[in-house]
Amino acid sequence: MRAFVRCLPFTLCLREAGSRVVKILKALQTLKGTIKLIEMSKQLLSGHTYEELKEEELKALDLDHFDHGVVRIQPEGWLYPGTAPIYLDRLYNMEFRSDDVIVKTFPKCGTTWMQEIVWTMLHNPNLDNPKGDEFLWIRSEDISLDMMFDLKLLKGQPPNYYLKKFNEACPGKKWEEGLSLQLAEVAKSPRVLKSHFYLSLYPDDILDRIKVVYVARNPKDMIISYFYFFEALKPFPMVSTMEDTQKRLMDGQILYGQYWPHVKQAWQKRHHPNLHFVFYEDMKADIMSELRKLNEFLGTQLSEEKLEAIAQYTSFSSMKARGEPLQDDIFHKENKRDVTFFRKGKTGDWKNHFTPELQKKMDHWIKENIADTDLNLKWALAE
Ligand code: PPS
Repeated sequence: MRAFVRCLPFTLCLREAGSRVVKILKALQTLKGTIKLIEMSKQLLSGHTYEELKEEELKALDLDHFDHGVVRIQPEGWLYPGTAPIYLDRLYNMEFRSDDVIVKTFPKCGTTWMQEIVWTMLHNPNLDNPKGDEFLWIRSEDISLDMMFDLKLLKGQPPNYYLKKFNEACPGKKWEEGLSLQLAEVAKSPRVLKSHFYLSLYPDDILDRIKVVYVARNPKDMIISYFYFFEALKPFPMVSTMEDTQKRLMDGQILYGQYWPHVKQAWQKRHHPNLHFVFYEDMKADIMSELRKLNEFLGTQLSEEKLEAIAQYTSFSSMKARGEPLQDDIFHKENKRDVTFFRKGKTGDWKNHFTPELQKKMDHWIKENIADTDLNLKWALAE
């Protein structure tokens, strides 16, 4: 007993130490649980997961230009700005309207051209709607744009024309909670929305709910356009050299992800009555024929005469003459080259930009990627 009493402080001490260890273990367990929870929550409603790119990767890929970094959407590995997961989940739950039309493309494939065509066919068939004079990108919302407002070059503020429109259309609301998405919520029907997001990032039944016009373009011309566009971002060009950019496209290491899955996801659905698949090259070759098909798809029933007028109104030269969407404060003016959004609007510009070695690689890459499909892109090859 005496011995026990003598040992009591030691025993108490041991007990106390033991309970502390238990507490620490419990805390660790909770921490592990929390970490696990955080890891688990890196899952999108579409079922995709995502991970943040490390500092070195961002630098190596010329992508260290976003306040919240860049994420890789898995399993495919698509690269998007770090805030994309928030907007992707918002988009997944978006209330679409049955008369919505989404113009969907991989970037630089002819989105703006198609947006203007569809908007004009639906809202301005007589070319007398005063709204038609408004800047296209604010009368036809880009529901994949919000993530781009995280660009460091914007210093936490979207361009003025977007803010102005937002404050007018959404009084009392905060643009930080999704500028384009909120603008889309109040937009007049039928909405003509733009999106660069993959079809698989939307709910599975999206095509049963709305119409999608998908535009594909020769990836060789697309990457030239992409290079010039991102090179113009001042002072943070998200591309280094043309050659690097071409290689990164083939490696699937450019912002917005990989070209082929984007096109193939839409191509696979091309027989769905609510998906209309178009090639930029076909639009260039015979715009009237493409407008007639669109007329049917959209149910607009416009006369041949009206379609002719729309073809003219949406031609490259007309759209360019109506105004450049690039803002002086964002895009280089001092780099001496004529940096414009409506750059050339042609097919085959790649012939002026690829080394013979890269041309060969690109052709191989195209052949490899269309081998398991009935996508006929013979016209995209050099030979
Ligand atoms: S974006 O930023 O991803 O929305 O760009 P996007 O609109 O998809 O593509 C830009 C390229 O499309 C050309 N463009 C046109 N081509 C023909 N006719 C018309 N009306 C037209 N409007 C835009 C634009 O010039 C870009 O291509 P490049 O090769 O750079 O000229």
